[in-house]
Amino acid sequence: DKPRHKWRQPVVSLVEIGGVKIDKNDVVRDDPTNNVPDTIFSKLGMQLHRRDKHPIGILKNAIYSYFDNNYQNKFDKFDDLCPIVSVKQNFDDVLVPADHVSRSYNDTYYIDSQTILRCHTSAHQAELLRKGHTHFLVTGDVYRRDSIDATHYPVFHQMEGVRVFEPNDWEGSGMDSTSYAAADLKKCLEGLACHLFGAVEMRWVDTYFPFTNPSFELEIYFQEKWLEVLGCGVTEQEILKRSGKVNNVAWAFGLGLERLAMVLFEIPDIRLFWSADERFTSQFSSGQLGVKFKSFSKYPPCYKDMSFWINDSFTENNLCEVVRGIAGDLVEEVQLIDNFTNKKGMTSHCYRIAYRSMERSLTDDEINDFQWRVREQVETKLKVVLR
Ligand code: FA5
Ligand code: MG
Repeated sequence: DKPRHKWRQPVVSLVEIGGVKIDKNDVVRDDPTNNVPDTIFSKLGMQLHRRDKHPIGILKNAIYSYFDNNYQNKFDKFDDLCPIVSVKQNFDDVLVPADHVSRSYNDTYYIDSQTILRCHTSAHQAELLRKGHTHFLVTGDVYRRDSIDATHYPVFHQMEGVRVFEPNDWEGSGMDSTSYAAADLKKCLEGLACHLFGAVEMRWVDTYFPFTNPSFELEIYFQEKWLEVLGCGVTEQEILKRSGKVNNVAWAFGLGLERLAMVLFEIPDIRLFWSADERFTSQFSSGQLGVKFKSFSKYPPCYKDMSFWINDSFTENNLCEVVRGIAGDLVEEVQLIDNFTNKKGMTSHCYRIAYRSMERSLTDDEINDFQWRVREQVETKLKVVLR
């Protein structure tokens, strides 16, 4: 029988987002076209980005002021668009190829075969362009099946920015339209980083997105590592063309708000954003960017290793979902520490699971109970063979 711990939040079965009522039974169903667990449903409608005293809300407002000050309020702002979108909006409209991994049930939360929890705010680019917006910011919660560590969480927040240029913007510059847009984009985002952080160590990395070309990522040095905080690039002409813009060029970016807030407020673990503990929430106030988070605890982690023979359908994301379904935010990291294939061609994985609460000491009984249920469920749900 399952212990009912008092820090587990009850799951409400009806939420309202942007005036739309969403019933849990329509989002979490036991059928093969659906892979949304309770833990994810319970995050719908939380809207951390619309809370002025929450680090994500404070950051959103600070980014808004940067754009207001530098562009005379030109950017239209959206922060209440429903996170339930169609496959077309999230993928097709931004030219994601039919066989791209991000479309898989392993990476994305599907409500049914045509409806998903958006995995990026780029899901709203095309419709806003079609409606005639040329400068806009879209902030919202996004959902991804992903690995577990201090900088990854299955629900996080992004801010999308799009700016469309007219021919006379670049014509006098001596640059072609693409170079002009790319240079303007980098200048805009470097200015934003400076507005938020002052001096910070950062670097541009070339990358690939289906919807931009060229494409870049910005990384910031944080906790002794390079942390990717945003993706961006010059919008593919095809996207502009479909919205009736044939003589234009545009740039777009998608900021990872948790990642930026971690750097800004020195928040060491992404799970903290979801903490209702007053020792966390009371440290932040509306409009205050200078606050550095003071850890109220460093409770020890507890590590548990688990080895099993994988099968063809095994994925790390599926394992992470099982562990989160059992331990919730008490799981800090799931890490592959050993991997080998024997003579018969069977592959064994050993995972190390770190359990740790930000708020209190965990008891041995609790952790053993988690680990016991994890072992049980990887066998029954993932059909792997424990060693
Ligand atoms: C995108 O989502 C693109 N849509 C961004 C973009 C927009 C590119 C417009 C070009 C034009 P990516 O998957 O890299 O890209 O995610 C963007 C940012 O979200 C990352 O840089 C990172 O800061 C953040 N992010 C990604 N996955 C997670 C996660 N699991 N937890 C927290 N933050 C994440
Ligand atoms: Mg990326």
